[in-house]
Amino acid sequence: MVEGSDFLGIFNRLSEEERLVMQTVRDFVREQYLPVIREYHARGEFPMQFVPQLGELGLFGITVPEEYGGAGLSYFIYGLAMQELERGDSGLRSFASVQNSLVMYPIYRYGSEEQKKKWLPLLAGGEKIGCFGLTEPDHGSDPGAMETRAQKTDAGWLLNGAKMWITNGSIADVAVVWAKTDAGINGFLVEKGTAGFTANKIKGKFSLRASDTGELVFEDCEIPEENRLPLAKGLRAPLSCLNEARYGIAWGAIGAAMACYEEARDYALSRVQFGRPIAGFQLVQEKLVEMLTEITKGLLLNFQVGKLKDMGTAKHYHISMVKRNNVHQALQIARSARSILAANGITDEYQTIRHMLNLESVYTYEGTHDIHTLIIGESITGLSAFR
Ligand code: TGC
Ligand code: FAD
Repeated sequence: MVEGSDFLGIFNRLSEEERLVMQTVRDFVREQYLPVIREYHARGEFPMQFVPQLGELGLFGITVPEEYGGAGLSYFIYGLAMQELERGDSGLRSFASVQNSLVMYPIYRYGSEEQKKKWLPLLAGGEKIGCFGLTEPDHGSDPGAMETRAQKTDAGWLLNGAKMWITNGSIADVAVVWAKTDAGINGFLVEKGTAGFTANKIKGKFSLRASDTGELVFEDCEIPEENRLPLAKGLRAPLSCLNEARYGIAWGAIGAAMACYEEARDYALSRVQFGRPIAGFQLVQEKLVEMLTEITKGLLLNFQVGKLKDMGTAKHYHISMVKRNNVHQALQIARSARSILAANGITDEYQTIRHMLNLESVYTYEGTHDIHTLIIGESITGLSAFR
């Protein structure tokens, strides 16, 4: 019998360092995170006690150079780590995606030397938490239409507007906020406690319950010039951060899919109906085979795009293809796994329905499935279907 989710022995190609990181994160999730996730999911909270440990494990700033407190590792390793975190819960991977790709990356790529020295080591150690504010209540897929404005003043900038659906929004120490200025879109570091800045937790979510999602409001919020990201100019800057996060999501989704597949297979082998394990029925086998085939294809896509990322040749539309495919397939796999678990699959005694509900958000954020279709469509036809 083939155990686990690596049907073709793809992970046999990993280097010792890659294998070590993957196994370390897998062990952390299995031994420490999984025993408590059910409780935090029910409470609708992110388990904050793990933040320092995630920092110690080097899971923040994975690709950021060591001189700024990062781990200085490859994008390929970053992907493996996201895969194993999302095997636990999409909320855990989301936390790491935001800290790595949407907070540390923009500061590293677009920040001043002072901003990098001040923030990156603190964010890498988990002493400070960040969030990324691009989406607004009325502008999600079309961030270029944002209404948040930063007006130049003698002292710096006056920020007005609101950002919505912001991961880590109500727990962050610093928000990377994108706003329109007279010279186009700029990025600002807005620190917790700044007068005129409030962050409210969004309640009532059925998805990503163990992740903080907030609304950020800016009312005549004074931001010093030294908190503007000096190298970020135009919509291109926040979109470049999305490429980083979308890449990690493509890996993470396969981690969630593996968790669902493995749970469904184990269940099918032990659940007896009509006098035999349900795994022996052809229809159940077909579901398991479809799941494992899609996991295997998703892994191969991740391996290829991971290599392109490390070679510096990954294009944004390559990343759209892996995000779009892998999240879509992970959601189908979670639904199929839930159907094998049947009635037991609707309770939180099993993890599948938690992954299934989480993946609804993952399907929507970082560019919806439809938006990635259009990004890939544009890349192969040269024609934009957005407007
Ligand atoms: P468009 O005119 O196509 O592009 C504007 C400028 O940006 C350039 N560009 C990119 N640059 C880098 N990376 C990319 N992916 C880029 N896509 C486009 C483009 O070349 C142009 O440059 P320039 O120099 O000529 O000005 O822009 P548009 O207004 O037509 O919009 C199209 C687009 C692609 C922005 C839109 O379709 C899109 O991506 N919408 C999705 C929005 C989105 O993904 N939001 C995510 C918010 S963050 C989030 O969800 C975090 S969840 C975190 C978690 O918990 O894990
Ligand atoms: P809309 O843009 O209103 O889209 C509605 C529907 O219309 C979708 O089906 C979409 O595919 C479709 N549609 C839109 N335009 C087109 C088109 N041109 N052609 C065809 N179909 C189209 N944002 C942040 O900035 N930071 C965060 O940290 C963050 N975290 C999030 C966490 C969670 C849990 C969630 C749910 C969202 C988060 N987001 C975050 C916001 C997320 O990026 C947006 O929800 C997403 O970009 C979609 O925007 P929208 O929800 O406004 O949908």
